[in-house]
Amino acid sequence: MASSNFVDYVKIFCRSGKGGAGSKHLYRDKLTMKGGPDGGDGGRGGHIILRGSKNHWTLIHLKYARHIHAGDGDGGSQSRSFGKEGEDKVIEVPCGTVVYDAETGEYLCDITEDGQEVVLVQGGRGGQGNWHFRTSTNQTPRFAQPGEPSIEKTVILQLKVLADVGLVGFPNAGKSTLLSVVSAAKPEIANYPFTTLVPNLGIVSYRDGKSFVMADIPGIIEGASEGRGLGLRFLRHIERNSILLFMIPADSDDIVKEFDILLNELKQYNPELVEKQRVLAISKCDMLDDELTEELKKELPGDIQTAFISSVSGLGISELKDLIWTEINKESNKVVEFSHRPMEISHNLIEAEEWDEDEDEEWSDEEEDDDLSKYKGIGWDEL
Ligand SMILES: Nc1nc2c(ncn2[C@@H]2O[C@H](COP(=O)(O)OP(=O)(O)OP(=O)(O)O)[C@@H](O)[C@H]2O)c(=O)[nH]1
Ligand SMILES: [Mg+2]
Repeated sequence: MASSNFVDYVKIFCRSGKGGAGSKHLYRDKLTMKGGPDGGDGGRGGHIILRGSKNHWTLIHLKYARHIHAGDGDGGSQSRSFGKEGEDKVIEVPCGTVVYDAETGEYLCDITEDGQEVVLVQGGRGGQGNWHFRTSTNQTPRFAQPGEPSIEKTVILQLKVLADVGLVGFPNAGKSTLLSVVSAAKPEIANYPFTTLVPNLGIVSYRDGKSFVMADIPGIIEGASEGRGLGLRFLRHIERNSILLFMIPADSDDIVKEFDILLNELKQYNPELVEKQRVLAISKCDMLDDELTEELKKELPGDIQTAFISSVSGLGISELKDLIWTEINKESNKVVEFSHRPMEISHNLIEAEEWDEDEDEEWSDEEEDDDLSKYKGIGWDEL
């Protein structure tokens, strides 16, 4: 089922590794009675690291990886030996993943490039061995520093696909059909509303081996911002597009009204979306003759570049591609900085509920020994 394979929301509990304790070892061998301190440092606990990967398109591989624990650092030992570092855990995520603190909704980081790494949760530092604490007045320190504790954090990973152009339109406007004609994507197409239930991405080849990415998202209807239809759940996938391609079919009763409704719903979701460059495509123009086309031109919303297209006959498709290519390459339309707003819980209500319902199913987390009292010695704050 396509809908269950498109996962753009996951909540993960992360725990970094504890730092290993410093050693309190005192050197001694058959010839040396009191060789002094030689306790080595503990190893650093493992980090939880996020890494961008172009091999992933969704977060589905993380759907059942709800608890991620990095390894603990080993304690230091004699002869000033360092403890082994805890194993880092690397979470691979698709480019366009944004991370929020699940408790506060605060924005934490985002991953936009393949190979980009961000330490999401730092592993605890290893404690220093007693060798560091030898002084002229205390040549035999029988203490060492404990390792830093692990850090626990629950995070929400959200995918906001990175596409150059996003399709916006009412259901049945012909969005998926356009994507299927200009790219190799095979979205479902049918003559009923809400055929598309999850976003589809397609790579559109342009001239001379150039290409751009187009995102087809489920249709939007009036009241989507109040949850009608599929609501605004998928609108985040056009937040990072350079331009938006509005699609309104030629047989629409009132093109200007339809356009205004769409624009208003975008505004309700995120006012920044309205600042994006827009292009309008009147779809299904194979149903019009020249006379009707001329008439239609009089009823268009003002101040927006408009293309008349038909995905069935191919009318206007290459002109539309030219138009899109010009717009996405304009310096002013490039998305340089993403705004890093805190997560709006209301936008993800359905996903959060679904997620929490699933969560009760599994997880008997293995009990871990978190008793820090055994690390007696110098605390980090005292240094
Ligand atoms: N005549 C004509 N019909 C078209 C054209 N493009 C799409 N259609 C038809 O319009 C209907 C809806 O097309 P879709 O591409 O599924 O529309 P959509 O905008 O993706 O719809 P949702 O996924 O429900 O939001 C289908 O029956 C298509 O065959 C066109 O250029 N000309
Ligand atoms: Mg569709």
